[in-house]
Amino acid sequence: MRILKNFIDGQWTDSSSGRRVPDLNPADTSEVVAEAPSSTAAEAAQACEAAAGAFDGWRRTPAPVRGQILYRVHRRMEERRQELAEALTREEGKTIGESRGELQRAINVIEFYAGQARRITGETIPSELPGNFCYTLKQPVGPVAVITPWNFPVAIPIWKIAPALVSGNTVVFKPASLTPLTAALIVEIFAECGLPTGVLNLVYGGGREVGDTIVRHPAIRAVSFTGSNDVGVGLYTAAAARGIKCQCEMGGKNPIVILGDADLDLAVESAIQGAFGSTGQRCTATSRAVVEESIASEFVERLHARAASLVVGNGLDPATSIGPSVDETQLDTVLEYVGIGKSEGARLVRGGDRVADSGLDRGFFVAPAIFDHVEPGMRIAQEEIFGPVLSVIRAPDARTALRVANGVKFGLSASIYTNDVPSMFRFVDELEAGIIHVNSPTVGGEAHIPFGGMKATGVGLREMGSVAIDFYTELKVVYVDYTGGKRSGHLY
Ligand code: UN1
Repeated sequence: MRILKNFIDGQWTDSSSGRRVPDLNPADTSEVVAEAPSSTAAEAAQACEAAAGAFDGWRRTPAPVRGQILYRVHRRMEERRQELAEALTREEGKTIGESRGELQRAINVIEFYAGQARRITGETIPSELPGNFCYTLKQPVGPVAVITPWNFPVAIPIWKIAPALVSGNTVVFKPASLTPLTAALIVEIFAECGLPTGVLNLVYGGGREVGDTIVRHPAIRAVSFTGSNDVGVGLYTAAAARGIKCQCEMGGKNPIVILGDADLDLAVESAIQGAFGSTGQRCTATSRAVVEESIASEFVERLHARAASLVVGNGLDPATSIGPSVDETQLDTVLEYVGIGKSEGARLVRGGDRVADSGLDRGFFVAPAIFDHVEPGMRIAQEEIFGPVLSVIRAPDARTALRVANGVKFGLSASIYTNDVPSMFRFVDELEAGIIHVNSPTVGGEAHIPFGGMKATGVGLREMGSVAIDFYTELKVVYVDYTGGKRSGHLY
């Protein structure tokens, strides 16, 4: 069991609060993986001041030199990937295969932004004034807050911290309280790769004491958040009151739409992967299958059969296909929604019970649940559950399927399964989501490709890709008049 510390101004320090939060293994709560401090508001403020103090030196470090540090982090992450993957499975619960996948994603992200350090480019734009040279510069915004969730506790911090750092910002990082160990390992790697003191600071603690303090601290110039809508909207409000940049990546209720002509085996596989992969605990999870009535019974039958082969268990066991919910609250939420679905009149086809077979009774396991005959307005079809629960909604035709797919407040990802080209393009045009998949699952993303959603899912610029650099920089326009005092016009 590791006792974790904050990392402020280059020092690993205990919190003066004396309070510690245990980091339990959700597959077996008798294992305490680590303990992290519950820090005070004063400590959160110290981290912001450290980031402010380090900013000037870091912003003046040439971007390619900042990138060199990321290349070292890249090599170190490669070397420590197995240790990180195991820590991830131990504290979050996902299967070791999923953890390795998350590590690979994080490594790809670092590689991409290390390279981007040489590409933080502006534009030259012809002015309408004769003898004037006009160009743009991207400059860092300042110290930034990075507030991250427990479900991708390696990849999400990395895909915020890496672009923030190469852009020349300093960072105050507050990870989710449920996954403190991976946060420490990430920061440790950055620190050992030569990041100057104060450039990256880590503070553990609750949203109210630590998160709010950081976002309201006068030194902080931008906030990047991934997590629930309740928290995100609160942070966005606080950032708006201060007039600072904010990027929030929040909930999803992502549909897979399956039209009558679709390859059903492919669609079933995709629904299984999207709904139950990562135990359904990802904002891109498939939580609704909107299926044309003509093939719905066949689809549900095959889905049911495929789900029967899934193995719920400890993620460290290579035979496991679905790990536990992350904690008791999350498990209770899933069980509660299963109850809500039944009472709303949806038909539970399979799953939805707690799994407490031998050895699993000390974890938060639930059998993946499939509901059929779900009505679009039911709560299980509208609200984000964040667990392995899939609602099948039958639609008489493609037009209705599209309306149902869009009939939720969220808009992160959506899949359309069809081989009919006109239908495919119509759905691509009309689906209200930031990421559309044609004949592929709703989940996943890549380092160099923008990620994010519309409607209640997201505000602010997209993450990843080169657009993340736009979030972490200010755009400056420069005019250079070289007429030598003989200027012959003016700007309107
Ligand atoms: C993915 O689908 O692989 O919090 C990434 C989340 C998202 C990331 C999902 N921001 O689940």
